Amino acid sequence: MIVIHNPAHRLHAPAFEIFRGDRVACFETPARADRVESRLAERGHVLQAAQVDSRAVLPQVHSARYLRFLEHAWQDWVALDPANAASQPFPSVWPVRTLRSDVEPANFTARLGLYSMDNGCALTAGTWAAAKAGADAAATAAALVLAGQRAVFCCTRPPGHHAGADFMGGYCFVNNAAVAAQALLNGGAHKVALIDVDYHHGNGTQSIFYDRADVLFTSIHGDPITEYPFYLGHADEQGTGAGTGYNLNLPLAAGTSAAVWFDALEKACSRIAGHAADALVVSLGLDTFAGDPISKFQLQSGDFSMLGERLGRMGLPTIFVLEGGYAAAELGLNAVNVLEGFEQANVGVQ
Ligand code: Q9C
Ligand code: ZN
Repeated sequence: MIVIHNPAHRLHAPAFEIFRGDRVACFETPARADRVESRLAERGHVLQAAQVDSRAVLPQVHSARYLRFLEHAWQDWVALDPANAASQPFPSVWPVRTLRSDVEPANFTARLGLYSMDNGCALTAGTWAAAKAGADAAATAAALVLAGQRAVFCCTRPPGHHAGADFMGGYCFVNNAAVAAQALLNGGAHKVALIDVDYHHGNGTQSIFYDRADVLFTSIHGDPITEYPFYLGHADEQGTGAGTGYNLNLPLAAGTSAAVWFDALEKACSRIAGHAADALVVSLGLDTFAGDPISKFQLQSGDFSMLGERLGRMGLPTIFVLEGGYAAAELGLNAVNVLEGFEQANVGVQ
């Protein structure tokens, strides 16, 4: 499969994250993408650099003021005090209910809270460069699919599906899957289907397309009643306005078996089949793996081949975008299993 990688991902390498009040080693590390890339190369898949600038697409999925903040956040942080260059900024105040989010404060910490849903996004000097290059990779994948490629894997980090139109969260800054879907529409696709198979609900992607009928969002994830991101991802969220009926959430209890997970996949696939989409975007989180350190589903490595095979049988031009997955040693195998399962299903379709 054609792979668009993002060599700039290494520019985003936070020193730590906050977990239960303590500084702990990051789960979302450069080693993740490195492991996937080396496994892909071993298996003979060709890695290519991004060739499309996502500058025109980004403001279609993110607000102008959020993009402006993200691009300049590190220099603003260091401008407060040169010593800040050795620290990671984290939000400490948020505009929750009754507080105003329409007025952008001048204060840096106040702006960081305005544009954050949690303290899960350590900002570094290279965060914007890495995230922007990831969006370029997604836009490139879309261009290749529009030019007739059957499938492209966008191998990038940081991930994107928790990032909404105007906020970061859950290790995500720029919503790469939303960029891919929007770029497909810009290039002539009339309808796009999105399936998010990350363990965590893709709250950012859902919210970006919630009032639209041109992008169907479907997601299988840990039930937000107990699992991150907690405040979105319930089964009764079906879209709004013109988008009513174009959002399908399939929350499953923590601990869910592979068999039950694949039943949910069938439901998502049958909804997607009814959408008559021109293309499919897969938010490919691999944290449904039984060995994932922060997630609680029970998929084994062989199950990822079945996932790829089922998606291949949808018969749609497909963009895979890497999201979560933190069992670094197995990430390469599990990612390659999805992609090769997809390609095997595809033998005979063309
Ligand atoms: N410190 C994605 O999979 N909670 N994001 C972390 C451990 C947030 C996951 C708890 C999980 C975010 C893209
Ligand atoms: Zn996840």
